[in-house]
Amino acid sequence: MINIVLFGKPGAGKGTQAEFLKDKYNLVHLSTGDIFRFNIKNDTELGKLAKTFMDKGDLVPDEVTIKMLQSEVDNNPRAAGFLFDGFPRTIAQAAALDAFLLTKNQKITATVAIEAADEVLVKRLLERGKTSGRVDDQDEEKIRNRYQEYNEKTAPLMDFYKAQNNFYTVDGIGSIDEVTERLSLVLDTL
Ligand code: B4P
Repeated sequence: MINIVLFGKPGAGKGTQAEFLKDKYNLVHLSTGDIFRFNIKNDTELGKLAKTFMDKGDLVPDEVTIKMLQSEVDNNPRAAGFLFDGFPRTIAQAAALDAFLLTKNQKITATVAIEAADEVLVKRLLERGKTSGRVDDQDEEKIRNRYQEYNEKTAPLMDFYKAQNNFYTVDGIGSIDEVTERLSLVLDTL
């Protein structure tokens, strides 16, 4: 069983690449962003709560996110492995994920970061905002806030995973196919 964390700044291409990797490696794809957006669309209590944070570009509180992720893992008992996309985003989430997987005699096999410069990514998100309807993609100030959240709360995770000797990076600039190819080169070694 392999469990992969896809890591990267907002817009780095985690969701885009996960669509290809999940089929290629037979992994269950869990995107916390997608799960929140599904709940917002269906106007659930979780969705209403998440929306107040996401629309501003803030992270949703850890206790809500961790509980939600754990229940998604539990809903897939036959999974051959998981592709975590957009989770963990804080040290508390990463520690909770490790502890939770340990109760199932499992662990994170590798964390793979997709790297790209902020200026390229801001342009990508503003471009997506023209058609996606995503409030958090439409306003440069909110996008900048997402990068601030990333720098403060998510970037420290790189050292957390480097200390576990399972951290890899790939260049996220290039065509979607080129980035998939780079990620595959890493996953094929695991
Ligand atoms: P997410 O849904 O995780 O989204 P993301 O960071 O915007 O994007 P991703 O990296 O997946 O980019 P994508 O492939 O879509 O998070 C949204 C919000 O949800 C967060 O801000 C937070 O509020 C909340 N949230 C989610 N998880 C949370 C957690 N664990 N804890 C707390 N809060 C959480 O690509 C972006 C764009 O680039 C697309 O338009 C794509 O087409 C384009 N693109 C991709 N690859 C490209 C390439 N190689 N070249 C050119 N364009 C490319």
